[in-house]
Amino acid sequence: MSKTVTITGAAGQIGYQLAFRIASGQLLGANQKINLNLLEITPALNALKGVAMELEDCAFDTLDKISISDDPNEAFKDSDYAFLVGAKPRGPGMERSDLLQENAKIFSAQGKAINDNASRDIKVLVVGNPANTNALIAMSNAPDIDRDAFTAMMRLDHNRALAQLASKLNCHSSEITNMTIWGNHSTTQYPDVGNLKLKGKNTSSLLDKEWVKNKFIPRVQNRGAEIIKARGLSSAASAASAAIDHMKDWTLGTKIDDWVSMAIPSDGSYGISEGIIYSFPVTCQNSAYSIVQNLEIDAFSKESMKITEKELLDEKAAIEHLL
Ligand code: NAX
Repeated sequence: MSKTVTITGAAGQIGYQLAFRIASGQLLGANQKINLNLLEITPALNALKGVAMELEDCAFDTLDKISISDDPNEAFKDSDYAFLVGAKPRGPGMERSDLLQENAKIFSAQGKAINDNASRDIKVLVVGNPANTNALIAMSNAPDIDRDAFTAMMRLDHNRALAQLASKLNCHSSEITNMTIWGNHSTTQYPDVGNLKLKGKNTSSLLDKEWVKNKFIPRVQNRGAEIIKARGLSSAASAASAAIDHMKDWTLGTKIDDWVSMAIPSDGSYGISEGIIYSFPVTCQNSAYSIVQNLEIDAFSKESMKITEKELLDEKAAIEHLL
């Protein structure tokens, strides 16, 4: 039977990458047919029609039906996987609090539409920023769906960190494991190498503490801005790739002896407040994730994890009335 995948903001930069990769089988494999439900705002429907035409023209073996809509109730009908990419960008003169409010409206409406229309086993990945708090809003507006179904994307940050470490350690990124991004998808995120392994062996002695603190951490935190400066546009193909990594690992499982970073509803692990969507190290098995427990957390890590937690608590306070 076909699986239904919803992509919001499907005519945008990330949506344009994501739709083709998913339709070609890169999410669920060559033997799983996909129905694509693409959602846009009304003024972008014509552009979305063009995307649908191009998808048809690929004649992908794995693509069954495509539907386009500006109605979230239609787009989330029977959805098994939802990529919530569409969001309102920060306009000129807009404060962060305005951005939170504008997006809160979008994600509360989409949360309701998911609640009313989607498969009860849906998996939701929020990419649109502020991603963690948008995921919290969508989750709060979908009381009939399991809370664990709502996640936000940290995988781009995770992959960016692996790439920086591979370059520093002169190895391939796949040889590096046990890396964590904690917290918010923002510049307060905390890339943590405290448990890092290279080819299965502890690497703490190989990494200079000053380099980690003054070069590695800020570079990962600010990589988005670095890409914008170079490309004149924000990360799109790498973001789509990370979104597929996130959903694929969640569905098919993470690698043995490794973990990934996912922003998920906090259950109080590591002393992080419940009621926010915070990035933790997780392993996935049987289509479910669980937080890696009992990692050693030093004083610097503890402090860094609290800074990014505070930002999420402040974001939550700004939109509390919508929860
Ligand atoms: P674009 O502006 O290219 O595309 C966004 C699309 O969403 C537009 O086509 C717009 O019409 C549509 N849209 C807006 N409101 C909508 C609504 N209510 N329903 C459906 N569609 C709607 O942005 P793009 O570069 O694709 O980025 C999308 C989002 O991803 C942004 O919020 C961006 O900040 C965020 N990002 C998040 C990342 C992460 O790691 N979590 C990394 C990449 C990216 O910056």
